[in-house]
Amino acid sequence: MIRVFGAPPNRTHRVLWMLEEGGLEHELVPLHTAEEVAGCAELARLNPNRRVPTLVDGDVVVWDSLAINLYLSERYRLLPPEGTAGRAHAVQWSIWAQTDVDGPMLSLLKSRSGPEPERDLAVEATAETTLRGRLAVLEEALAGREHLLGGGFTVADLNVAAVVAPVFLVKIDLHPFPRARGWLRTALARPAAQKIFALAMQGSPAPAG
Ligand SMILES: N[C@@H](CCC(=O)N[C@@H](CS)C(=O)NCC(=O)O)C(=O)O
Repeated sequence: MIRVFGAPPNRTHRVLWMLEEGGLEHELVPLHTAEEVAGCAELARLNPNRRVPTLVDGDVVVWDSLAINLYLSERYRLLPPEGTAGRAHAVQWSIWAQTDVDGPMLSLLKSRSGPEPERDLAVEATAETTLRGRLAVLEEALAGREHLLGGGFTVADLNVAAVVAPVFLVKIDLHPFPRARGWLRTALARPAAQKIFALAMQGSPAPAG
């Protein structure tokens, strides 16, 4: 049985979305707060970073949400990219999402969803400018294609969409990026995404299975 350490709405929902796409049975070890993560001895043994999500599948342990999804894609033939180039491009887009989008998105989310007096407008302005640049990259990549790798919806789309999804919460105007907006809406309208994001918004742990 696959085990996942973590709990939505932390980055665990990215992995739960992938598991849901494949209807893969799993057990969630719910760790919500930084204190719960830091205090979990089993997690510390599995992941020296002591971070969630962390996945255990038999004797395989994988950490980092998007790496976990790439593993699940290959292991269970879930939303697979085609061929060597497709696999490389799925890794490329996943690294891009993690390094180029995740940081500014979280900064903006933290500041805009926090109490008004604690908002840092300078940080927000920088993060928003950066994110607009990233959205322009997506817009260009989606010219003439509905999905990032050119065929159907793959793990590359899921990984990038899962990281970009909070763009609706941070209230960036997406009208200058119509292709990226349409692509993201389509990704988030998938039944698996709808189910997991609804749970993440409630802050409830997802059920196993
Ligand atoms: N790049 C990692 C980031 C993992 C991460 O920072 N997880 C946070 C929760 S969203 C965490 O475990 N924080 C606890 C800590 O750092 O002490 C991923 O995508 O899985």
